[in-house]
Amino acid sequence: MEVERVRRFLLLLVVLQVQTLTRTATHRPASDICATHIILPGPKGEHGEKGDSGEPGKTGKLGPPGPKGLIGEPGQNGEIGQRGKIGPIGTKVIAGIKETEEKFYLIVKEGKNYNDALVHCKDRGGSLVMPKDEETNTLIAAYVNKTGLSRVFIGVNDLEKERQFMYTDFTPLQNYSHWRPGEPNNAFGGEDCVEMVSDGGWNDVECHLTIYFVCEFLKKIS
Ligand SMILES: [Ca+2]
Ligand SMILES: [Ca+2]
Repeated sequence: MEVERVRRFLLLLVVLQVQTLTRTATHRPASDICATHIILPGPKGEHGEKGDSGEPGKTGKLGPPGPKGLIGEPGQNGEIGQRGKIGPIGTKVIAGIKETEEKFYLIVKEGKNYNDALVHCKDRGGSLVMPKDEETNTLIAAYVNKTGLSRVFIGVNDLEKERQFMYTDFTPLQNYSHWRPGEPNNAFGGEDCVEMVSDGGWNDVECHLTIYFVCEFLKKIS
């Protein structure tokens, strides 16, 4: 019996000891815990959701000039400007005069279109030259050559009716003409005036061409 009491006593002691130890561990002060444990950082979190767009930033500095662009399309024609001042007297040359028994011929070395050439001769009391026979045509051609020219207006046109050429005095070409081979061809549908080239041949050309011309004047028969 004695042995049994001792054994129970010892068992009680062990139980008490264990309870004491457990209580000590559970009720240890916080400061004690902090002092004895190192707090390490946790693992990296997951990526968060994308945030909203921020406000627009400030305007940046002006950049360097870019490369040269392509050439643009031509603009529209502007309005006609004011008439310019009258220029100096040009090299207007009256290169001598050819004459026959009936007429004078004069090369005017002043480039004009057909109509202005007509007016010029008329203002001088004559008309654009009208070679109405071979003799006259040859004479005019020689005159043109001698003056060193390659082409001049003569007083022939088909302005009234296409392909019906006539002289500026409205007489039709009758027994004589001196067209170059292939002429008159009314090239590009717009050749209604006539030039004489240096070999004496005729060619229909555009009336707005600006070239020299030959006037003729009737001698006054006294
Ligand atoms: Ca014509
Ligand atoms: Ca022609």
